[in-house]
Amino acid sequence: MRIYKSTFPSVPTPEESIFTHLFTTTFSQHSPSLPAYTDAASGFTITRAELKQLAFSLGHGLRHEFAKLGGVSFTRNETIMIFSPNSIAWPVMLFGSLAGGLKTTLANSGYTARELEHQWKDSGAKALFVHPSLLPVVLEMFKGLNVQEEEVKKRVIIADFGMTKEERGQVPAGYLTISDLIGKGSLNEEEKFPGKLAGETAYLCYSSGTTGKPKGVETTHSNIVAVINIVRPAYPKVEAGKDVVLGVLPFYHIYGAVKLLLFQFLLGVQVIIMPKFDPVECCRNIERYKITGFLIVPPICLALVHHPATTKFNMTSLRFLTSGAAPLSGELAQAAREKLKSVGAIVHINQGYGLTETSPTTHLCSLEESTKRPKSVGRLLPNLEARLVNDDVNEAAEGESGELWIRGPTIMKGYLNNTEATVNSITPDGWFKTGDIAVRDKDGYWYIVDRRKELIKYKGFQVPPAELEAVLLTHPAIVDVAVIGVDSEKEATELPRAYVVHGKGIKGDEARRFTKEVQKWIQPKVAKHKYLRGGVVVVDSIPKSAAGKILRRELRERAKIEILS
Ligand code: 4UV
Repeated sequence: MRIYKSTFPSVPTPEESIFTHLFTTTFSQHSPSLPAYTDAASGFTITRAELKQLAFSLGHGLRHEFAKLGGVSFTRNETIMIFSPNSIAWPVMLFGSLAGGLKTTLANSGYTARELEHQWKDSGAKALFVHPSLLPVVLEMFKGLNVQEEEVKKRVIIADFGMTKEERGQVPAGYLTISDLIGKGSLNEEEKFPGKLAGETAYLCYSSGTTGKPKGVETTHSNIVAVINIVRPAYPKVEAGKDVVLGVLPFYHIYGAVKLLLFQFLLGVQVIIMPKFDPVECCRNIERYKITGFLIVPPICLALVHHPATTKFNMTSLRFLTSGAAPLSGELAQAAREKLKSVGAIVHINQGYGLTETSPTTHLCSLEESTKRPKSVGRLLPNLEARLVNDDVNEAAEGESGELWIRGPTIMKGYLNNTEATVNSITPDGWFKTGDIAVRDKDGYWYIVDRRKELIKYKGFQVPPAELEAVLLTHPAIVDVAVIGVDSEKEATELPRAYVVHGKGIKGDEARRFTKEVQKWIQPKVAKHKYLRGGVVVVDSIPKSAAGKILRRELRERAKIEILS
């Protein structure tokens, strides 16, 4: 067995809850009066000390006030959902839930009621925080589940924290809010730092893994305490109180949830929160808040190269961009460096790699190395081991590619209530199979070169083909289907494309009309990132193996030719 050990020295990763780690063990490393999070639009800011107090207060509210006010009762280790775009309420909801000893399940804020229902039921959440703009989706979900209005009101907490007076005026009446739960007391000393939480689940993000529908990934407190410590040696040097990071990546995805909400708090770095990516607003905020670091996905890099906003605002404070969640091409990184240099900003652009199941970061390239090796995701982080394996058995030779397997303290506990998927992805001796094909060069730098698993990534968001295929099969005219990702250099992302078999074997103009119809038909049924932007192609049959498995590689090869012709 060829095991690659990390070339970084090991780092200590205490076995304690995230809350204990950030708010006791390491809290005094930075001044309590430093700003921790700021709402970009309003400038509303919470300091480290305020957040600590708010978290205890909301933790108390969830455990002791919610039921008194008519909500459901929560005991330790039960699950609460957060369904909201990025907002200043996020750190309060997240740390408040963790302080109260609850598990949090983070739902994609673009979900339709049908998609939300899957996560609600599967995660076993008892109640949810919801941004007022998303309340209609929640109500539609409960309606579909036949939950009566009275019961719904017991389970909904409106995320009103940090809202302006005007926004507060628009909060629908009759629902409990975060404001109702805070300011009524704090957790008692015994409740404050429940020592035993370390090995228990803290986050339940959803990932389709190598195959199938989204599954609940059980990320423990120790997984997260480990990841925020092992990523530190490879992360750019930052100064608490000076460096400022733009928080535009969604907090419901593990990348934003860990690298923006938790890791920056450990570093004492202020995060400026934006609800979504918008090139003009991003550049305006870079100027306004003198942003030094920006965590991105490749399409944001592309926007910085091409959007006129880059040249309109003062970008000179920017020092580094860190990209992840999908491959960043060397050419794009170079183009972004040059564009930013032309407006007086000297930036390094590095790349990291990880998965929801690895909590997430396993590789990160240092700023110094990133210029020499723009395609590399860097070195394996401390305390981790890796293997490159082909066909689940054969070790790849030195310098050759293979499926990347990872072992270490950041590997998830497993998929929630899904032993089969857990056993298929983690070997008995602890190796997690990423489903990605990687290569390691002789100096210990890693490159992600292909993907073995079904997954499609649209702008860093997961699009599970099996889920789209299941939806498409409910179309009355579609008798068989396969969904794959096709590369779009123009948009620096993959686009989901469906190959469909029509029951009547239609051709020509009729088939062309049908493809348009299907693209539209699916839109109300799925979140926007799952739209069939890569097109729909009518085919006579779907290529399958003797065992009936879709031959996706064959379709991907076919797609390359279709793009060329
Ligand atoms: O489960 P997930 O949606 O998770 C992520 C996590 C991303 C990162 C990336 C860098 C970080 O520093 C960090 O903290 C979090 O996206 O999707 C996992 C799959 O995304 C692809 C790969 O196929 C994974 O299995 N992926 C992620 N990063 C890269 C990537 C990358 N740099 N290059 C190529 N593919």
